[in-house]
Amino acid sequence: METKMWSEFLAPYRLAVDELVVKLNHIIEEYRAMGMYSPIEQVIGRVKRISSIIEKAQKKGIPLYDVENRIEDIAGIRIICQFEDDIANVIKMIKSRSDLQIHEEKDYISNQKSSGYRSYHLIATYDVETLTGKKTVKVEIQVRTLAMNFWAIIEHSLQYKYKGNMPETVSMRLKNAAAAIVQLDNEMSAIRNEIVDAQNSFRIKAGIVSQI
Ligand code: 0O2
Repeated sequence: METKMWSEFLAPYRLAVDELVVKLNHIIEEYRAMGMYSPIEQVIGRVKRISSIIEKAQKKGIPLYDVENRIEDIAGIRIICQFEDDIANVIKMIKSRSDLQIHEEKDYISNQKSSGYRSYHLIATYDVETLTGKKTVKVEIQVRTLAMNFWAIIEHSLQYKYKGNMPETVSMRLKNAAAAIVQLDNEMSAIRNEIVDAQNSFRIKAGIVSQI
């Protein structure tokens, strides 16, 4: 595929990511406008780079004409929560939305990956309106805590550095760090109410209240 064709192919994915980031960020604002704690801390969106799509297709033996059907994370949304308990609320919220149809769920929190990776993935479809009409695109929504995200970002950069040849000592350290992340999330959950109260008082004192 030439660059222009890739750009045309990826345009609806960009639109889907842009729209979903705006919509999900608005949920944070709605919670805050009501003076309520938001189970969503941050929303990040990205469209997979062309080189990463090609690399993933080659690795999985997917012909380029079929990436649309067989690569699920061309459009990716990441929802970051403060606490592990927030994840279930966010998943419920996502599943109840009429603009997203959920097709698959991957619970890497209950079933941690052998690398130590933890996150909850929802594979959904989302409709966008383009000049040529409605287009339905696949979107992967990853829901994880701040701590899980910290681990995943570090591990991802090391994976990139070592390109499949990560030294055993490094992967052992990462597994140890993953165990520490589980403990950190548990400890934070145990004092969740204290933390949320403190954050609310800070927001009120600092005048960080939405104008909606
Ligand atoms: P990138 O660069 O983040 O886009 P499968 O279900 O296994 O056939 P797939 O798509 O590999 O197919 O699914 P999986 O395993 O659920 O992975 C999807 C995405 O989750 C990955 O995309 C990563 O973003 C993230 N992920 C999965 N496993 C790990 C892991 O061990 N470490 C980290 N840091 N992230 C992980 P990509 O395309 O691999 O990467």
